[in-house]
Amino acid sequence: MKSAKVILGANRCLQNKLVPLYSCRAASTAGKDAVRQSDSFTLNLFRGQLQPAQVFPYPEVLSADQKQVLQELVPPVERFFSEVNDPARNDQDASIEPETLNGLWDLGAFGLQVPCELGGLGLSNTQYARLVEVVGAHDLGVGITLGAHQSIGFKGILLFGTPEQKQKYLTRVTNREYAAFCLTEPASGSDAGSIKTRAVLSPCGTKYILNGSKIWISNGGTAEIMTVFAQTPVEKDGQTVDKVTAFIVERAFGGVSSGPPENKMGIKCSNTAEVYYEDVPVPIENVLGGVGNGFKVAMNILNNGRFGMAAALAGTQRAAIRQAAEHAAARTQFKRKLMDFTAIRDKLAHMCMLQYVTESLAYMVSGNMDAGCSDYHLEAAISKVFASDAAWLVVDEAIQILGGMGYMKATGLERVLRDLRIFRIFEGTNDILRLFVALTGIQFAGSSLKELQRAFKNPAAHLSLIFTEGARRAQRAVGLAPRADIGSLVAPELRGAAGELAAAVDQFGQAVEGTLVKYGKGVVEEQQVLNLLAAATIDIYTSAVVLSRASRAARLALPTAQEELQLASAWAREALGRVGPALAAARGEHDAHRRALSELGLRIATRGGQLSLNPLNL
Ligand code: MYA
Repeated sequence: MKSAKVILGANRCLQNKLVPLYSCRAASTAGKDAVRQSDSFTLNLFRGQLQPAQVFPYPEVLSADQKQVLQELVPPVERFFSEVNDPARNDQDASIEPETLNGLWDLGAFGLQVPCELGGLGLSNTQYARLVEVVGAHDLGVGITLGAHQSIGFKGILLFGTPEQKQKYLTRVTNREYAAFCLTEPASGSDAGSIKTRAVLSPCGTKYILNGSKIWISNGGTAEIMTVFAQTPVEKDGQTVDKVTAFIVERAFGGVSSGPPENKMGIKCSNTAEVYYEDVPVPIENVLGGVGNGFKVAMNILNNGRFGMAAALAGTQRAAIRQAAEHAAARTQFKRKLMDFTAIRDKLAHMCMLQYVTESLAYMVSGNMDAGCSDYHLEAAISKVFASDAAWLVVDEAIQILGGMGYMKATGLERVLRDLRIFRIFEGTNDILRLFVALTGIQFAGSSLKELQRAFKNPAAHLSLIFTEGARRAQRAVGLAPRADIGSLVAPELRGAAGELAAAVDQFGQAVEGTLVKYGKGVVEEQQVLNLLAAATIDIYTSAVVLSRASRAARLALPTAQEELQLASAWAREALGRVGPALAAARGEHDAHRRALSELGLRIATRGGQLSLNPLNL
């Protein structure tokens, strides 16, 4: 196993601000009429614009050398997980055997993206995705041990570390010292900005003194090196206010302790624990990313790692589908194979579609990141949300196809279902991420509307903006707006679907504008509407992604091209078919129904549960 490494050398509520969130590759600030621009497919949807740059063609980012590295690395990792690692035993023991962990360290699996000169394998995001997919197909518990270490534990050092920090710590986290990402606190889960852990500068000014506690920290009981987020006093406009700062904290600094491993539903073999900090002295040179910048550091670490979940869960789904397909082909009931029943075939086809979308998303996002795109946050969030929802459905259906056998521990699927449940909760719950997608997109659309409003206050100075935007709106109002033609970017078989995609983008832009006009800044409180917009966003983006991937398969005449075209076309049909009804609901078609549900929900919560008695009144 050692050889592989040698070969490689290698809310407080989401705030109500209609201001730009992120830096953009193509941001244009030239001229007073400039509206913020971005190459992000998803952000542009919110302005009703189909921006193909980050989706078409499907990214091809691996060099010949990088492909070669993967060809040499994937088989030993596959072998390791098939022959050495035992997921059932890990689950039963709620720990990973030391030989397995040692084997993973020997493989270089704990430092996949650390530069070679600092002890890692120097892999790109796309290469990382491929290996993580293998891990996800075999053991999600081990995957979390690996992921908590490198996807978030020391990722901040990789992204924001000074050369000295990188030299000092990356050499250690690739050499058998575990890392952890310590953000969540008892009173701060989704509301990450409200953490209470504090660090204050010591009188001598050479160190911070850190106090507080964190919960549910993956690798929290084993990590020697931690990225810890704490409030620090900073000067702002002549006043002292608290802002979050990120620190690199060593257990060896003293004052760091951990609780016992948590007893969890799944990913049992991964260590999850509370971590306590009591007067921990942290040298000032261990501030990561600048004093007061910790919230952004945390968000960017999470943004940067989310595609890994999609990659892992693409592997999980692939493995579950294989089990279900083998069973469907082998099992006879009513004198017929299960696969001869259309109900079973339909299930398998849907499972395959979900897996295809998940996998396409993972490599689309990793490919864009490798190509240097900086505006990928929404797409990364969508990949995490979609993958974790899809994996739940796929593994659940696999269990259903296996029937009683699927419910038995021996098949392994019940463990996988337990393991993957947390993926819809951690690294940003899917509920929070859907709101994040919708609100960030709306802010982007709002920024352009705001520009327009401003322009109308001084039309003489903003004529070009008024003419362009004014003409666009007028054309749209009479149904003459030119639609982006992406027919030439997709395989001939997918041109119909590409037309439907363009129409959906147009409809979506109008719905967003209508939402902004209807609710203004109050849109932030309209979570049902935001969820509908997020659902439509996900359906549109995933359709575009699979149309792009299948077109690539056709262009390259891959042996699976026909099936990919079928999967993509079937997905686009289903997903785009949902967009119209979702947007109609967002525009207010079912306002009374939504209000009624909201009132019911409140009554249920305030009255402590179900509102009706059972029919027997007993
Ligand atoms: S770790 C714990 C994960 N915790 C979370 O994810 C917390 C979720 N909460 C949030 O993300 C935020 O608090 C939300 C915003 C989104 C709710 N990118 O006023 P704001 C900027 C860039 O909206 P809030 C775990 O579970 C924003 O622009 N910037 O903030 C590990 C604004 O900037 P400015 C962002 O309302 C499990 C500022 O921040 C982002 O407080 C183990 C404030 O914004 C963003 N996303 O909340 C996993 N969001 O001031 C293992 C906001 O300039 C890994 N901002 O306007 C396994 C992986 C791989 C698997 C491998 C298997 C093999």
